[in-house]
Amino acid sequence: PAAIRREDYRPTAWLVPEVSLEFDLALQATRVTSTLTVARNAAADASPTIRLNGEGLEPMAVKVDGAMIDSWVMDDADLIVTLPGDAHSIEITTSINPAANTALMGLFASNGMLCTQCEAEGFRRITFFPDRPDVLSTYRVRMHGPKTDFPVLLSNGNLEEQGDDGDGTHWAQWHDPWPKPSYLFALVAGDLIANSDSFTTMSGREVALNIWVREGDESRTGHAMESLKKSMRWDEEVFGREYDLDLFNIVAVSDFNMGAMENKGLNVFNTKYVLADENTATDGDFDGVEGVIAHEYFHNWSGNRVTCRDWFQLSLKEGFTVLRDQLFSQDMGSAPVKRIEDVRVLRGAQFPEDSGPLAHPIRPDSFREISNFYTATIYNKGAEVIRMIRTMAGEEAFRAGSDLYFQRHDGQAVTCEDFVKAMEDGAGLDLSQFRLWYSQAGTPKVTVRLEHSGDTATLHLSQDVPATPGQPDKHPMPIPLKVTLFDPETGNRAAGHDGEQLVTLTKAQASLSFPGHVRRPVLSINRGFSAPIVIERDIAQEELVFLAAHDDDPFARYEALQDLVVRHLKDAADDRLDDGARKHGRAAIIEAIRSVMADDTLDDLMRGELFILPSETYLAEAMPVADPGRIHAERQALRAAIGAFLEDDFVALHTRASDVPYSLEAAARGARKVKTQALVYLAAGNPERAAGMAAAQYDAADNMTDRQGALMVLCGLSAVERTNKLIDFYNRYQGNPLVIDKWFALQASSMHPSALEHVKALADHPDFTMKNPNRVRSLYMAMAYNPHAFHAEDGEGYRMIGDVILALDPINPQTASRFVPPLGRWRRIEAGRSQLMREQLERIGKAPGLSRDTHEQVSRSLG
Ligand code: HT7
Ligand code: ZN
Repeated sequence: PAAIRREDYRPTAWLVPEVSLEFDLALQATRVTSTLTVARNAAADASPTIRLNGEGLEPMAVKVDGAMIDSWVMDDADLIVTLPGDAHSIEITTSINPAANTALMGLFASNGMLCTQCEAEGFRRITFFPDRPDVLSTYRVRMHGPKTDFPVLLSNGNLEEQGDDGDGTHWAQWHDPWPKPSYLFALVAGDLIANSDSFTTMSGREVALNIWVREGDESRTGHAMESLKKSMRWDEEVFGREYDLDLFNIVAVSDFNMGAMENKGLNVFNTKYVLADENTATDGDFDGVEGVIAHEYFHNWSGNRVTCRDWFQLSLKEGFTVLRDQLFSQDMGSAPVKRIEDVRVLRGAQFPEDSGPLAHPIRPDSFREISNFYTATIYNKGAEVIRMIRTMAGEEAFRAGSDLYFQRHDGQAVTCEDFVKAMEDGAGLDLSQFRLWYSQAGTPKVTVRLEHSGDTATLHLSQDVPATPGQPDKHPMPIPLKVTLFDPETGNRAAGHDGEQLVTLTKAQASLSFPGHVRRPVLSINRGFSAPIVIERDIAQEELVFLAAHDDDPFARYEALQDLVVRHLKDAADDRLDDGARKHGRAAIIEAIRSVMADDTLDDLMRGELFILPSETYLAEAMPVADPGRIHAERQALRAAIGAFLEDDFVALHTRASDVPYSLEAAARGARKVKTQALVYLAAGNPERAAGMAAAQYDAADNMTDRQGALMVLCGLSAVERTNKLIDFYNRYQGNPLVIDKWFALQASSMHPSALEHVKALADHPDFTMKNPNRVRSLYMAMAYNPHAFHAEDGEGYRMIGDVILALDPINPQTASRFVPPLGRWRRIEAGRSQLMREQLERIGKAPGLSRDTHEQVSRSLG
């Protein structure tokens, strides 16, 4: 099919103010009768026909104004109905088979329950409808089905009525008073049990809260419920947003393509982001639950009350909501650590996207399959772009912009341009040039040099926005950089730099003078990661060492340490180091790590963050063409050198941290973080000793964070403890799918030289299935993002992912196409592997009957 282009947007010819849906529920044949109240849109060109999108549907009966018609026609999968007047009612009956729906879009079955997923274009798999986000309707939903199979019947909004038919079936009727696009429709029917609570909103309204799960899982919903209540309060306090229904339902399902879905009043979640207790979930899992619960809840305003005009505007809701959930998590825990984590995600997932064949602006210009655009660019770069607006405006003015946006556009389907305009008007900014962040793809590279002469320091900045597919020439963008200067002798801020300055680079090049510095100061720039860019700084190693030890901005300190390591490993992997230089480089890094270990101004959460070496993906990204084998070997060798040199310090740290009892407090979480970090370094420096310590940590663990951390370390070693503990873990948690997912993922993402063979064997494990996306991701996504396994020199990793894509595509195209991007990196990988990666893409591209999802990703990756 042809690409859909943003510039081709036209308002809908017909509006649908009201929808009434009737579901006769059965796993294999659910009958759907929809009644649409339609009216001509005066703001659009008149059309005598209405296009009702469908996918895989057949109309069993079509009525207009109560009379059966047979004048309807099909245009591919869409139903076209001729309408003579300005307002009509259309009734359409269809039948669908949820049990056969392995794509998990539309109405599908999961563990005997029925559930919907409509974003982006799943509603058209349920009934014929103008399935576009600018058609807003109120929904009344009546569902009917056997009581034993479906004791709980849920939809959006409020429960209006329910009843028992006395023949083993029952029914419920729901009404959602808030007009919404079809992608926010939801229905759930199943045998579920609720953790119920309530929340009093800022205006004193009582909201009933329910988290629905399968029986036996309710004891693991406490953290999700607390997270929900915190999110509701935070959105009132920080963004002034109050919840607007009397009921908020969350349902957990185990078969789901993404993390969760923000359907109005009825959020549907992947169980991974609901269920958590200390025995089965790590600290990271707890954070994931809190973040995703918040994200979906925040969509109630940023996405639902104000929605997208069309799917090109996806970042309008996703970028803004990610920023909102990031700010929430910063407030709930350690703000600097959260900022570093978010930047790590951006660099690990979005930077490679932005520098590869799939690069696109946060507001794309065209697509073939919208599911392929739920990307790190739309979500994470989208959040960074709005964060820059916040940085430039200041918190108060940003809030004024946000208030104006919600007030001006409440109940509307709008564009990114509407958001930017509201920010300009509300926050008092001129964002004319800033709009380039919405239209230009690619991560800007900013070159930084500090010149010192006499008593003046001069900062020279230049920017380059790289060419990306379809965008060969770029304009300079406004880049807000937080900067400050330090005096290297005192270790304090240099004179006149008590605070930090916001410098916005708007041109290709600029120079700024800072007088009054008799000594050369040390520059700290892009503090807090104020702009999502790559910085290339001309800075001496000693200055990086200074910043790694002294910078008072935690992000900038982390960054200095990362830079120190990146420089060293890049030089090492590119064969630019003789023995002396290698030794010297390692010594500087070891010294920096040692001072992090000894610095008692740091808490353990931050200390653990500073210990993390730059990932192999990030290192590869920093090189024009990378040799993944060399990068892996050099990074492991550095880790081993650090582990061996600081062995006693890491053992002491492990002992100290092991004495901290389990709790969810920051100090205890930090202790768990550094404890496993210590094992990671020891495993590289002294594998035998580490194996013993990891096995002991595993045995002593009274929580999943310690147990998983120990097993992760053991998985990378060829020790007998590895086998024993893997068997123990499986036996202990057999029957708990989320923990068994961890068991698969730990082996697939391990540092073990035979990780790829392990993956191959695990594919034949009786617990492995291609039908469950969590399980597929836990084995194969973990492997695809494990560089030393994926980039095996003989191409076996690439072949395996090629096979997965081909086998999964007919089952679940959305999940299948998400495996294409790792292969799409072929242009940035050394020649031998590059050729093998390309061959896999070509093999997949030639397969008959490929889905639109996978086909689009493969052709863009080869193009
Ligand atoms: N808005 C939700 C997106 C989503 C989704 C998209 C495509 C296919 C399946 C999906 N499930 C959820 C999730 C979010 O960003 O909040
Ligand atoms: Zn979202």
